[in-house]
Amino acid sequence: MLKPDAVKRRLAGEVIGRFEKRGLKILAAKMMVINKELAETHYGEHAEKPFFKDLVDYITSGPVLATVIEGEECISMIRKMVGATNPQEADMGTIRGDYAIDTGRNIIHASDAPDSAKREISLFFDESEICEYVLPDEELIYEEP
Ligand code: IDP
Repeated sequence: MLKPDAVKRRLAGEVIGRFEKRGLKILAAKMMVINKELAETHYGEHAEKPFFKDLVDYITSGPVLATVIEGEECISMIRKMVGATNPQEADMGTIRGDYAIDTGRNIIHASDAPDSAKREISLFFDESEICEYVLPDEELIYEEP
């Protein structure tokens, strides 16, 4: 999910382009303004953290671009491409390392495990909004498509 700072800084296309160029498949993408209730559910695991209110305020402060992205080992690969939570600790070449400075404005959320991906996808998308299709160049991306 591209957070409001990414959308407002016109970085959404740039970031999505990185995933596309890597060979990943975009199954769904939707601009939306998240309400407080959805934000609190999405970030429920952080409810007791001191930054929780700021996090909810931040994620509801403008439109996000929610996406569903598919590919082999997609979760760990995307987490590597995203970089460390604190952009100042993120490696150069990662999305946060290249485009962000503050932890509280780190431009992108990425699911950290299959279970959380499933949960988060169901929070943001109806099944009918997720497109299944074949990419014509899969044999150029995967040794065994
Ligand atoms: P992640 O986004 O790298 O998976 P998490 O630890 O799950 O990191 O934290 C969720 C989000 O909460 C972060 O992306 C960041 O926006 C925010 N956050 C985490 N730690 C802090 C903090 O110490 N201060 C402010 N915001 C924080």
